Amino acid sequence: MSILDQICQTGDIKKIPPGEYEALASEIRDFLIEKVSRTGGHLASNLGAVELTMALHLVFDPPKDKLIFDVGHQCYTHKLLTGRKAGFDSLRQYGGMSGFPRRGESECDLFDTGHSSTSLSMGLGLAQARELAGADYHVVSIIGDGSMTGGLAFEALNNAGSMEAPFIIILNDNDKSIGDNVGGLSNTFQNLRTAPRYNRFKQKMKRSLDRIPTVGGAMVRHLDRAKEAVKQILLPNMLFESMGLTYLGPIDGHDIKALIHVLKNAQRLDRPVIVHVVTQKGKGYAPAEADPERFHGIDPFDIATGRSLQKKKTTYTELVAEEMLRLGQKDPKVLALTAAMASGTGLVPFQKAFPDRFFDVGIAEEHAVSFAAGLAKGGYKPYVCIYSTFLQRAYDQIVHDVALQQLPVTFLIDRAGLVGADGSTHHGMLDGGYLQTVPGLTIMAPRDGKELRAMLDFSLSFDGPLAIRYPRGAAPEALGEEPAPLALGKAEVLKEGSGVLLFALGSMVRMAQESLPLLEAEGLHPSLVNARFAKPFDEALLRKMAATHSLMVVLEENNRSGGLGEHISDFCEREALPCRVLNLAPADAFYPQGGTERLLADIGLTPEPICQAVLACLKEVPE
Ligand SMILES: Cc1ncc(C[n+]2csc(CCOP(=O)(O)OP(=O)(O)O)c2C)c(N)n1
Repeated sequence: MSILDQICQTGDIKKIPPGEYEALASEIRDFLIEKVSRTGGHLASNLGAVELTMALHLVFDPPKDKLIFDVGHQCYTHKLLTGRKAGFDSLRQYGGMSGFPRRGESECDLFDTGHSSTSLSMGLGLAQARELAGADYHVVSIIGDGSMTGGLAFEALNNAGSMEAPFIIILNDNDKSIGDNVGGLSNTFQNLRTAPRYNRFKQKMKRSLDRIPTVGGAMVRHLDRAKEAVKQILLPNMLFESMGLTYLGPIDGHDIKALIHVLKNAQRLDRPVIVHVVTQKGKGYAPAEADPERFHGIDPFDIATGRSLQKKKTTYTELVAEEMLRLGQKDPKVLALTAAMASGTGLVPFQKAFPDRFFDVGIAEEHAVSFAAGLAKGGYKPYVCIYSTFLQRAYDQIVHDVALQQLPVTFLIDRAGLVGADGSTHHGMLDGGYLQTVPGLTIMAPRDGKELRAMLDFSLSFDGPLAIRYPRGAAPEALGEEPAPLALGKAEVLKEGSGVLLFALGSMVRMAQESLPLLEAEGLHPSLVNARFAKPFDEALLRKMAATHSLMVVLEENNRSGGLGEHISDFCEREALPCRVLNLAPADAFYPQGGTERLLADIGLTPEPICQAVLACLKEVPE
């Protein structure tokens, strides 16, 4: 029986003799590499956090003690140590185990997470709740150096510094975000990593002085003052201690003994402490060590070579990569911004071609948007490239700093719609609603790759805030004919019929198109319109169509609340148009992980259920 096989439930790791810890770490790595090679997943971060997670489970007592993983993509060892080994066969699959902490899976998962920089605020809140309730447990938040670049983390640190209660922060510093970490903070961590062992020095000094019987006490008092000076010499930056947190480290994050020792020390403190742990992303698997960025989130791969097993079709992101390069060449005012997702959003070619016009601001979406406002005010044309789900946190910056000022900032919103294996925390099902609320913002969605190119061209001469949303994955290169030229607020009629109008936005144009033969087989002659603009949508066309269509079916890959369908219903009601609106936008819900076609089928946005919904509706309202 392997050592890992002896771990069947939370706490079992404590029965493993210390002499076997290293072998267990190695078994865990082999297990993760094997499983992730089949399912895909966040391999590199998990390989780096094996010993750290083991040490946490050896020192603390979850679920009584609370472990909160920031983002949560590095929680695989935690899942293994809390009895979820069998779940790895269905990791990230439809109906299977999540790649992130999920409350439904284990009481050792405190929050369903996937977004970065939240763990310190959540942990601090939990620690405060413990104090208020007079309860007795430890709260440990584990955050990476990349996630620490998020402003929210600093708001929590600032708050933690003034709190007397115990709260343990583990800074898991692997010197990487998804790609290279950026900014002043990463320099600070670099300095801390290489600084002499301040804590060891401090302890040694104190012990030596305590041994001096009479003058020792006075000397210790003097030491406090001297300490400040010593710190300045020994540590280039007293970031954490000056904020009121005790700093322990840096510790080798692959040395289990050292980790256990420092965690026990942290456990004894009665105030907030930050333990700085240095790890290597991808540790123990040569291809991931060599290219941790590619192995951050990887599709199924061949273990021997590390090569991806999936043949990929051209994605919207790849088209954006080409097009941004083209726009950059065409107009020297074009700038590209990312919040730590240069490769994910396709900006690497732009970065290489125009390093001075490319900005990676770290995991700081709010800052990225306000920063873009400044750049636009200064006469430039910034493109802010952010996934739909992560743009959620920059809502106020879009409203206040960009839209209110009517600045020409273009938002390229990748992963708009269902995203697949990352699940509920990552689906981009809300931007179509929350962006609709922003006055003065124009919103577009392409039906295919060609139209995305046309929309990017349109954006170049557009003078105002603009959002282009497009889904994850393969872009149909051309759905039918060449797109008609784009004009603000004008939709594109793809097929003229009568009775039923399919009014589809973005990714739903393909689904509507594939629904046509099914509807025609039922004796219907539907029209098909590509909405193109979600805001302002084509009111004139809808008015005209209402005369010949008794049913308008609105299709969008976005939750119902505030989306295009609701706005069209409202419009038709206000104008008292003689037609019924069938809004097929999915219900307001958090959708699970799974293949997008499968999820779309579940929520009724594939041709068969679309056709059924139309027929059912026509039974109530004849054509
Ligand atoms: C708000 C937000 N923006 C972007 C991301 C995408 N993302 C996931 S992990 C990650 C890097 C995190 O770096 P770090 O915390 O150092 O962890 P590591 O992957 O290095 O272990 C990023 C940018 C996210 N999850 N949340």
